[in-house]
Amino acid sequence: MNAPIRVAVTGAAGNIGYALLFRIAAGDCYGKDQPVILQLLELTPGMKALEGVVMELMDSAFPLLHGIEISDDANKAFKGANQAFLVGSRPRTKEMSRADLIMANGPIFVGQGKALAAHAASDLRVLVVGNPCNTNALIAMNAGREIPRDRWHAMTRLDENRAKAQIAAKVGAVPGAVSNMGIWGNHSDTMFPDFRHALVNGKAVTDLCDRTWLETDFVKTVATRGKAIIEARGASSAASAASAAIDHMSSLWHGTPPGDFTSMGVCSNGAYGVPEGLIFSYPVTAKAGDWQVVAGLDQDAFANARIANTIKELESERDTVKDLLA
Ligand code: NAX
Repeated sequence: MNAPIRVAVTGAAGNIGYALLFRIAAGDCYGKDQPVILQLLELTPGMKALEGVVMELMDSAFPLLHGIEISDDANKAFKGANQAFLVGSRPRTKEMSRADLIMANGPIFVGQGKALAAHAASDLRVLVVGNPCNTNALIAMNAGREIPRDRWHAMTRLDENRAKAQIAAKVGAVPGAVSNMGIWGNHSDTMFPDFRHALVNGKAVTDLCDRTWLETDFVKTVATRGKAIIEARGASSAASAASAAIDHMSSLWHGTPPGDFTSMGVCSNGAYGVPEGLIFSYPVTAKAGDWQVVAGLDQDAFANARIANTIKELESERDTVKDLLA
């Protein structure tokens, strides 16, 4: 058995938190030989509900759960954290625009970026889930400059999983048979689910599916899946988002399988013409907490147009929050 790691989760009493904490405590993220201490952050009004979640975590008697600490102060919740899931923020409702969401949630990530830089462990890895997650990660990264830039992540794994599920359903395979599915750009409807390199049981998706379907219905279904779920549930994705967060941090911790890649929103160093410093989802491989953008993926006019569009949106979000990046 390894020494326990400290895992901070914000918005711990929320919908995603409720689905996420039990999976982390069960060993689904870091493995069955890796104990965890959960350090949970909530807003003061959410603390009572969080106490109820803690009771349920205790009552689950998870062998790997070596401690639970709760706080409404980020400086306490992030103390010594090795891993952090920044989930807490307002979810988008039907009537909210993306710009409304950015302005509502941006300031949270200035404070949390600073608190992480001041208190977290030196091997910290951070996944921002709260939306708009790319731009929130950008804000937190700028606020927590003492933390190396490659430690900050935004979650597009849910988009990847959605893309895999759509392809699997189309060709009559299981989602686990789909590999090499990269998401480019923003976690929004401008992101590009890149079917061009994806494989089903080693066969090219472009040989198995109609190209017109891939370029139109497939891209649109994946890009607007979040909205479709809000329409159907009256609330944003929660269990699938928690599952994707587990997948993301698990891939980072355990590494990606040989010959496959995954999607992570990470700080651009200019690869594939993306402006340096944007938090941009790329196809990446990961090993022992570190990641690399997959090099040499060929681009075509269709991909270039989609990628240019999602870059434009991220630049505009960056301009909207420029006062928070100083
Ligand atoms: P909930 O409203 O159920 O829970 C959010 C929780 O965060 C609440 O308990 C609230 O009290 C807490 N909170 C708010 N501000 C906080 C702060 N400053 N510090 C600590 N806690 C704080 O929302 P939920 O459904 O859990 O969604 C959370 C976030 O995930 C939203 O921003 C949502 O839009 C985003 N999502 C991101 C996804 C992605 O793929 N990146 C997909 C799902 C989801 O839409």
